[in-house]
Amino acid sequence: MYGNDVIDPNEPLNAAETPDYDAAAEHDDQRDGRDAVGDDFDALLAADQRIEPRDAMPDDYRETLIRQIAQHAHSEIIGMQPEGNWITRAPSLRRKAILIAKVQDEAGHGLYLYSAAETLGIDRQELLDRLHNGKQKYSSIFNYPTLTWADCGAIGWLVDGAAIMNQVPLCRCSYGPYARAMIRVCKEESFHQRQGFEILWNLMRGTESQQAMAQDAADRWWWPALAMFGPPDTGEAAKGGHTEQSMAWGIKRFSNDDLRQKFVDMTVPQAEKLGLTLPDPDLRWNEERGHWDFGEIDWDEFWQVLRGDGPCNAERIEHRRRAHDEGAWVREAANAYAAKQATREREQQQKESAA
Ligand code: BYC
Repeated sequence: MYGNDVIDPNEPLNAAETPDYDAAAEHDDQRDGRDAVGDDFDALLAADQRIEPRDAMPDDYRETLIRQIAQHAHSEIIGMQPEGNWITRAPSLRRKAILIAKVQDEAGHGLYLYSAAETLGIDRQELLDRLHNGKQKYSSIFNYPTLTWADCGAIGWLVDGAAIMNQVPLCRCSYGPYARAMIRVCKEESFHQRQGFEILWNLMRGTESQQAMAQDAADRWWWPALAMFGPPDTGEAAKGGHTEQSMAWGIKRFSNDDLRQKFVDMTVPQAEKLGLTLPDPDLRWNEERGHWDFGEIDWDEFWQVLRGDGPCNAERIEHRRRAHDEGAWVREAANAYAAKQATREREQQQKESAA
């Protein structure tokens, strides 16, 4: 649990601080006693055991994981840009240090996830090519601009909060390397979410214009954060979706709408604590359902962003391609060093076996 000085550290502020996370993190891996289960894919799934890279798996399962894990990895590294935009302008040294650490964490998450995808037999360079040429997606949320400092607060609170709600069940994903990466990622995201909450908390206790800045950021990020969970479970949009199959395979544990509802239920009371008004006139507690009702998401806008026509799509990809090109010398140097080390080790082994 990460404390901070503005809210009770024992009060869960995101899904990684709830018993759901503890239960997922303590998943009982019984593959050592696998005689009882065997190596059969369906039997492993039925016994809630993890599929590991060495196991046989259906091609479609492998492809679905590559698609989702790659999209997730791309989201982490593209997701560095909106907040990275504020590193030089963070309002204090303390804020700058925290923001640098947070953005670095996102890079680290990208690396764990590319490594997890590589265990499925695909090369990292190939995945990056697919990102750069638009064949693979990244999360819609990162195509929105960060106009003020308060956006860094709104991203931490809402975007990381939504990401954690989606990722805690992924700690129980049937594919071992992805599930294990998520256990660590969620804990780190939990710190991110608290720091975002704290930014907004302080702004809301500041001057009138600081309060207005925080409210404006919440107004702009609320709906895109809800859309992040993906298209609805029913209606036309659900027809081409992957949820049913992914749930049958134990990749997804909840549908998009179920996670969205959990996020709304957790976040509305936090907005009240902050003193922010969420920009939805239809938001009201439904006693019968035991959930918050909320208004209709603009799905046309969501699909438009996915097609590449969001406010920042072109800028994000252009920046990413440039960063990749400018980093070519680092990759070349790392490869040359690895090759030199391998040659040395080989020569050493030859010497030892000749002796
Ligand atoms: N954006 O059938 P569905 C972070 C696509 S970063 C774009 O529900 P699925 C952070 C979907 O791909 C964490 N596309 O699909 C970093 C599919 O299209 P394709 C980001 C979306 O895969 C920096 C189509 O819509 N988290 O925390 O079963 C700073 C139909 O959807 C989106 C993850 O990546 C979207 N929002 O479920 C701060 C979570 N939603 O592929 C924070 C991992 C849907 O057929 N991913 N689509 O062309 C998942 O959990 C799942 O992939 C999704 C979608 C729930 C997102």
